[in-house]
Amino acid sequence: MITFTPQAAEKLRVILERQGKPGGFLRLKVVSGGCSGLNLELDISEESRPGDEVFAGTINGHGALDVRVTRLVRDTRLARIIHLVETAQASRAPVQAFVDRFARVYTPAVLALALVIALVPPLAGGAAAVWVYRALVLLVIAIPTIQVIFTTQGAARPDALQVVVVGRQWWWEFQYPTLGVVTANELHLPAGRRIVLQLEGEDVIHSFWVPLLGGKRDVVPGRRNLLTLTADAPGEYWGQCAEFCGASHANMRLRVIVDPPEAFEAWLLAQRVPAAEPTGVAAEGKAIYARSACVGCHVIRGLSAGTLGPDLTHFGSRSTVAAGLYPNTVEHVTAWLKDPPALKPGVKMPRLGLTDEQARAVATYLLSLK
Ligand code: HEC
Ligand SMILES: [Cu+2]
Repeated sequence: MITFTPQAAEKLRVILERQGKPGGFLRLKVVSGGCSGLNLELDISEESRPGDEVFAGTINGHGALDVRVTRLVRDTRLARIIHLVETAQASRAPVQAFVDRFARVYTPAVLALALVIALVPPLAGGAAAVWVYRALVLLVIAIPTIQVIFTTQGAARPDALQVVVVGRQWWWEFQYPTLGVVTANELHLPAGRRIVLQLEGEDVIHSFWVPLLGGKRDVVPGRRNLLTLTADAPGEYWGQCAEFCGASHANMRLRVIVDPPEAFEAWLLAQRVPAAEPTGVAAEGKAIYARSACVGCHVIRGLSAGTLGPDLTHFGSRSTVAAGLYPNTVEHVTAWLKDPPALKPGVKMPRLGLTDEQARAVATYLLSLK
């Protein structure tokens, strides 16, 4: 039994009516008694459905509620997923150490075995041609296949271009430490040059996977995995996080743009210089950006130094927004700024209460950052 103050009851009625779900949405089963002025302005979580046990609101100021605990936080779906991932991470480390040790002894061991196969049976009277042939079969099968796995994981060569790839819920950061460039979700690479990707995780395990460029490798927090590759043909290659990493795992896409060497140099040059100073609506957008919470989470070089979200210094040069989900147009960016969780479930960027006009101005500004 729960009693509402008259004001709270009226508010509740209005809200439910506005949602067109009179009575269907709020289920206060967890509350077994009491009276409260509920603050019903609070959002009900994105995931709640009619019939779910949700408690919308807080006790504000007056009243008291008897609450029955029906589920512990650690039993929620999200907590269980996090637990699974943590367990997986913990058990991966020893496995990886074993694989590293194995890699070191593998080739010498196979060579030695081949030598034994080729030499010992003939000494004992076997037909030499047959046994040498068998040893060759062993070498051909065992070395190239396994070797490929280890060489793509091998240490960086000095002439290779290094890119640090950081997987985060739910987007990718690309840092070019030797070139002084940072970008997100769209990785530019020069064709024909050897590339070493250093894969690093920030939160949970992700997996970097660009099928047409080969290789799929886990991105594990606390560990640096390497993936070496050379992309020969210029073009666009789509990729996708390939390890379940939470609510928007399927929305964690990326694109690799392989440029001819001159185009890559041109791209680099543009990324290194500051974007042109905005004018008109874009200048208004810049002012709104500069005084909003955005600065706490995003880098725009020379303007803000937040670290939680993608670097936006040259956001306008990218062709997609939200990790490859939507085309990078004023419409999509405006919608994104108004309500990120509506476009990407679970996203770590909150709603910031921008008006349509403000969101559009900021979007215009961000897109001007070519
Ligand atoms: C609490 C931190 C936080 C705040 C505050 C925040 N953002 Fe974000 N933002 C993020 C994160 C995290 C992402 C990555 C979301 C994803 O793709 O999963 C993001 C993504 C974006 C993107 C898309 C980038 C891309 O390349 O896809 C834009 C544009 C953006 N934010 C602009 C803004 C603006 C403008 C503001 C202020 C009005 C703002 N953000 C406030 C954390 C934040
Ligand atoms: Cu992921």
